[in-house]
Amino acid sequence: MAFAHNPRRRLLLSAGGGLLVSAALLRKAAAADEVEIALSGTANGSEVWFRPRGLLIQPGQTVRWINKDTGNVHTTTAYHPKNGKPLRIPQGADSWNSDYLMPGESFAMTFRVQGVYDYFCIPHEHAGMVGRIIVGSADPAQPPYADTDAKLPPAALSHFPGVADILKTKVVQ
Ligand SMILES: [Cu+2]
Repeated sequence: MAFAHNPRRRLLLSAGGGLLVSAALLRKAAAADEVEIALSGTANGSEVWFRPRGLLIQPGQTVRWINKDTGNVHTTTAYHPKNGKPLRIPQGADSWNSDYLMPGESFAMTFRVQGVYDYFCIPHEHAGMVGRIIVGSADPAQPPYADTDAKLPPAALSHFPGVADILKTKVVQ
């Protein structure tokens, strides 16, 4: 038989249970490929943040935002006209909005289009709770979406990590 030299394959072929185990292992591998961003803040809510604030991932990777705050709700929301904001994600990329995440809840998004993605937390944008994800690569010489800067709260603008920093370190806390 063709697979006789491969004992593991023969086991999978011979037992239905083996196939189930195999599917579970594949799911586990996919989950491990997710990159996590925490939504959190100080106990009294005086400061709030995404951690990391800046992240470099590759096309096809999934980001999962998790509300790790015990006393505050947060959102992860793309700067996109669909969310009532100027466009600060690549042309043609999918917008997202998690809506309110209670403590412990999470929201995941898979990124396929290369470029810079800016996002914010609806109740805390004015407190500077924003983040930036670069998918694949971006031009470090140009501040992205500078033409829309004037439409953002100053605290939000000042909390985006620079493109060059994200490209260099991959993770900006
Ligand atoms: Cu928030």
